[in-house]
Amino acid sequence: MTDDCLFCKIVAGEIPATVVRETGTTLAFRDIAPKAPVHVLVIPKEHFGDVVTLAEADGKLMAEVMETAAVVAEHEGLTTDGFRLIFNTGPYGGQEVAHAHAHVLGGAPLGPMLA
Ligand code: DGP
Repeated sequence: MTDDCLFCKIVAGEIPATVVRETGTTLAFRDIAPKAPVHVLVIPKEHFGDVVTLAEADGKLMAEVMETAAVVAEHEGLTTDGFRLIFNTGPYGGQEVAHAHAHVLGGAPLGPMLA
């Protein structure tokens, strides 16, 4: 837990979120400003600033985040038509919340990644 981290506060239950899946090590909840009909964020409960830090520190936890993202995609009905899985990383990547997180986006054609 990092005191000033928004997503750590969601893990701690200090900020409400619509949780769609929880495991011992990961949490999936709906994005507050969805960019697609389905927009879920998947995070490790433990704080890592970004996906690179997470992957370097704990490959098993990284895999658990990916597994939760895949299960969420399945449960949200996204696997037939496909979906997008994104880790925004750092300022050039548009990362706004400094707690590693995957975006699971789908439910409609999303178009090319970079327009
Ligand atoms: P990124 O730009 O990759 O760091 O994405 C951060 C996402 O977090 C962004 O899509 C909006 C979402 N977000 C920000 N604040 C909150 C919040 O308080 N609750 C939830 N559920 N999502 C949030």
